[in-house]
Amino acid sequence: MPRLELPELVRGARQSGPLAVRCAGRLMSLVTDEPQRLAELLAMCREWPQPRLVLGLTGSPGSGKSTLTDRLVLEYRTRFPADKIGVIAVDPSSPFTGGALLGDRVRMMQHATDPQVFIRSLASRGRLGGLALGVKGVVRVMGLVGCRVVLIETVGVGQSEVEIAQHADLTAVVLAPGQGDGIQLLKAGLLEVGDLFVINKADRDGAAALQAQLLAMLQRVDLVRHDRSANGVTTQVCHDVTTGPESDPSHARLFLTSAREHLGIAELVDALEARTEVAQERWRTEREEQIEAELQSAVLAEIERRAICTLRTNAAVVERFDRLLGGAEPLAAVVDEVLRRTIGDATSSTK
Ligand SMILES: Nc1nc2c(ncn2[C@@H]2O[C@H](COP(=O)(O)OP(=O)(O)OP(=O)(O)O)[C@@H](O)[C@H]2O)c(=O)[nH]1
Ligand SMILES: [Mg+2]
Repeated sequence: MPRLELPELVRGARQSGPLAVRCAGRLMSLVTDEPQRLAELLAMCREWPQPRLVLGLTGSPGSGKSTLTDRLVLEYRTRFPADKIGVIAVDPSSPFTGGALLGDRVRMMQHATDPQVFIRSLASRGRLGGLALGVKGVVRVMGLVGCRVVLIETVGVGQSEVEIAQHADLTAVVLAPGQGDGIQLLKAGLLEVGDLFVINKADRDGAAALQAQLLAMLQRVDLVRHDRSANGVTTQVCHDVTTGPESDPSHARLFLTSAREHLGIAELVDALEARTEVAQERWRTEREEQIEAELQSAVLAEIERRAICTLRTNAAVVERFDRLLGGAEPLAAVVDEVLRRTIGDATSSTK
């Protein structure tokens, strides 16, 4: 594919067929390799379509996030055959993009040949901060090509699982019985980030006990439960009656599913669709504000980088800083000097 400039890539991605897929792929690489160019992209197409829902899936390792993601894709594709779906697998602990996520990709193989499903793996070389604009950029490109929903699955453990919530309109915390989840949850701060809780592997013993533990932690023992049984497995949806009527699926908060057996997935999507209907306008505004904040941070980080450079290398500044250390210079005067010299260096380098 010849090297195309941004406007051509954007136009191409809005078409359909193989060209659109290739252009979208190039745009996604661009926003992850050079996240600062997201601003250019946004300026070019202010009226881009956006996904109706960006759903984050996080939770304990091996709880079935990838399997559940796969089933959600299937459910959305079945319900809305004309619509596209995006999947982003984020591995904040891995220095590799692609290879480390092979396992997840294999599990998505049934969708790999579906031209309506866009799958992207991102790694952060150890810091999610560096991924922030990249993830947002990929979400935007997926919106551009017409993805109705974008699912973001985090791989790996630690703080990153919590941070992923910043990229999603809704965060689903996925748990499974037999992993000592209750304590893990509290440790990882997952309780706070969860908009929805999915206890997966309902086909296994211990799911009901985990649910009881979780309900106690959420202090929502007054949730109304709806049971459904199939193949000897009981799945369940719990409605938070403190926030709305029990008949309204947008208030469902806790789900018992078996991704392996395809159980409880339809109820989960019912709830996601109901919430989306109510909140999508607000989410759109919030996404704009987040991108603005993200770009502001990028600007400030660059200012800091340049100021540190001046502080360490500019002879006049170094001298004044030494005087500050010796108590002979007020701090404010050194700050002024750093700013002046940084700006001076910037102007001389642009001449
Ligand atoms: N019994 C049972 N097994 C399941 C279910 N869902 C997933 N599994 C199995 O659990 C294992 C882990 O599933 P994954 O989907 O890879 O879990 P994950 O949370 O994505 O794992 P990581 O990304 O490694 O944290 C696999 O062997 C799945 O087949 C379920 O509903 N019931
Ligand atoms: Mg996974």
